[in-house]
Parts: sequence; C-alpha cells; structure tokens
Amino acid sequence: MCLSTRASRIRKKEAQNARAIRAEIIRALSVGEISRRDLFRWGIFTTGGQFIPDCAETATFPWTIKINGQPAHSMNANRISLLIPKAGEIAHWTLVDGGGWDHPIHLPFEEGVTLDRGPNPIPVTERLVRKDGWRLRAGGSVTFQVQFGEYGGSYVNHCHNTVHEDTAMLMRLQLLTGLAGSPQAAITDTPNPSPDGVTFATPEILPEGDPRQPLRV
Ligand SMILES: [Cu+2]
Repeated sequence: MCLSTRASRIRKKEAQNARAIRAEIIRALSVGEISRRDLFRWGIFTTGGQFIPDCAETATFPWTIKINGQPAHSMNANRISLLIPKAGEIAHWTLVDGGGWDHPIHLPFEEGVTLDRGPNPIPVTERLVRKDGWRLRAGGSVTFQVQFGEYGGSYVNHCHNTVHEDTAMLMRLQLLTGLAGSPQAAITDTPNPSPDGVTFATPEILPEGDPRQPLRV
C-alpha cells in the first residue's frame, strides 16, 4: 500500500503512471517478450518477490524521512540519502518528529551524545553517555553529536517500528570514511541478488544529503 486516500491529484497521477508501467511489464512477461531473468538483471524484480516500481518517486504517506527540509521519498535501496564525506568530522544531527507517534531511532555502527531535547530536559539516562538509539517523542526533537570514524561503507538510519521502516522511515547513509584508496572510502554499489548471482547498480545520491553539493534552501 503506497498511497494515502488524501493524496493530491498529482500524487495519484504519479501512482497511476507507476501502475501503468507495472501492468506493461506484467503483460510483456506474460507473452514472453521479456523473461524473469531480464527483470532480475534490470533490478526491478527481487528474489524476495518485490516488484518495483510499485511506488512513485516521492511519498506523501506517513512514516517517511525528510532530509534538510526537502520532500520525502518512497523507499529506494539504490538511493543514498545522507553522505559523510570524510572521517573524523564532528557532526550535530537534529531529528524532528512530524507529530503523532513516538519513534525509536537507531543509528547502527556508531554512537552519539545527546545535546538537546528542545523544550524538554535531557533524561538522566541520556546525560553524557554514548548511545546509538534515541526515543523521538511525538512532536519532539533531539539533537546529538556524532563523529564517524574509520568504518566506511553503506549503513542505514531508521525507525525501529518495523511498519515504519518498511514504509520509508529508513535512509541509507554512505560513509566515505575508510582508508584512502580502499573500497570503504568510495561509494558502495548496490547489490541486486538473483538466482543467477549478484549484479551491482550505481546508487543515486540525494543532493540535499550531500554536503559536497551547494546547500539548497
Ligand atoms: Cu517510527
């Protein structure tokens, strides 16, 4: 289910286009114009049975992530939503809840220190301790400091409510923080597993999540 019943006319048209593409692929598959192997190779049919695209590019349903105030997107594992260009820089992240739900936010493989909880006090259990998960309360915010070290590669930052992360409340991070010249200092290609082996795709990078790009306002 990708589309809210309150979606705009433009959003419904985008979804209709996605459905039309999907229907055309199913038709071509059914008459033998293309094979399942083609779909695996093109990365639009996964071994888990997911058939993409079944969502439009942008998302209006709840439980998504917006980066630096830009529009939310549908889930796409071949998209880097935030890029850390080099190791050792101290970053301050602020997570802001859109209202309505609590979200347990997890940052795997790195830890941060809580700096601010907006109008609310920092709980005793969060003072001057290293954490990799934060309870983001309904309508609340949390700012924490994090420093990415030498563990370069592709990671995620996500809500631990599975119905949220499965929708699109999960973003892919790219840490270019490995040793210079190593694969962990380069963009990680996206693996597409299939019964015939694994192929790799070059991911797109959201400009608003790439500090190497000029800041958009
Ligand atoms: Cu959540």
